[in-house]
Amino acid sequence: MHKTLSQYLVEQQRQGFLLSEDLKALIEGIARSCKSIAHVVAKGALGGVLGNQGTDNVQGEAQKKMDVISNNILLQANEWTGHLAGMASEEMDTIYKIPNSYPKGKYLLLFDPLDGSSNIDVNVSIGTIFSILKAPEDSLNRELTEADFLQAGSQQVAAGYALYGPQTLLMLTIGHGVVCFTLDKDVGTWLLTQENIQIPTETKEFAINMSNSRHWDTPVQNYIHDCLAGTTGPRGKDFNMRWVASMVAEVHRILQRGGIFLYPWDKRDPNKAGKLRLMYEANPMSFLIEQAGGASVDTVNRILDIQPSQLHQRVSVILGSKNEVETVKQYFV
Ligand code: P6P
Repeated sequence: MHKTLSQYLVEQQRQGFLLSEDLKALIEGIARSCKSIAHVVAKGALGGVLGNQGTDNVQGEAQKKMDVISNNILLQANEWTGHLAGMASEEMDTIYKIPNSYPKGKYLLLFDPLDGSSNIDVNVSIGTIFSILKAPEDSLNRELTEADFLQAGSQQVAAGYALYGPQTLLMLTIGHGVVCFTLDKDVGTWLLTQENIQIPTETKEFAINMSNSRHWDTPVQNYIHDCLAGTTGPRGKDFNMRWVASMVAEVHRILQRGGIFLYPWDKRDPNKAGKLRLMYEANPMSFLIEQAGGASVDTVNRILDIQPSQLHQRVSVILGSKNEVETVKQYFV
């Protein structure tokens, strides 16, 4: 008999691992939101939810209809609960302050409501990524600001993702390891199907968008060259490659069987920042990866140590099997 998400959270609370009733209820609310998103995603063309919205997001990317729908589901399902001081999303320029009609709470929720949008219309796995921070103590008595969100990833109290694929999964950490729930669609319940997930320290599988190779910095070019050389090169083993173009799917594969995922900055990027966003992609994924025994760096620095300066700032990401991440770091020395 599988435990439900609620039973898992109650038992974590009993063991002293879960911070508060508020956090437990907030996580359950996010899980309900992801159930709703999964339902809409699964409708596809039947629900009229495919294609572009006709607008761009703060990143300058064309928004898909599902980006906006998912974003609104997360806002509407969580704004009234009294657990949040505010929210931030890849799809919104500024922070979302809880309307005065609702009580404010002590947490901040950040999310990429639908990661992998380019895959929506071609029925490839996509997901929702979320990160939970504590709001500054005094924020209850004043106007919330963007600065309240600019906390290092090491300050997260919980993080996870929903993966809308052949199964609908919820991956979660509250800082006590990584667990996975599978949605029982007959009953509409998240059931615990994996506990204490551990990433193998070694791997023979890398994930990177090879079409960018001529733009990569030299250390990345050298690392991938050596992987491709396989047993004929310095690595002494043959590698496999994967690229789904949904970070959630790549990270899930790594949590299941190991691997390394790279989205480094490239020479087209004057700020050398990279494509992925720190606050609601790299930080939550790095929390999960480290809690499962992996490592996550921006090429050399631990991502969870980065002190953010902007809500939508981007970062290079190299994460996965601990020993392989260490190997990549040697190419930057
Ligand atoms: P590319 C999806 O848009 C995303 O933010 C990540 O989920 C994914 O890993 C990456 O971008 C894919 O980027 O350049 O291969 O389309």
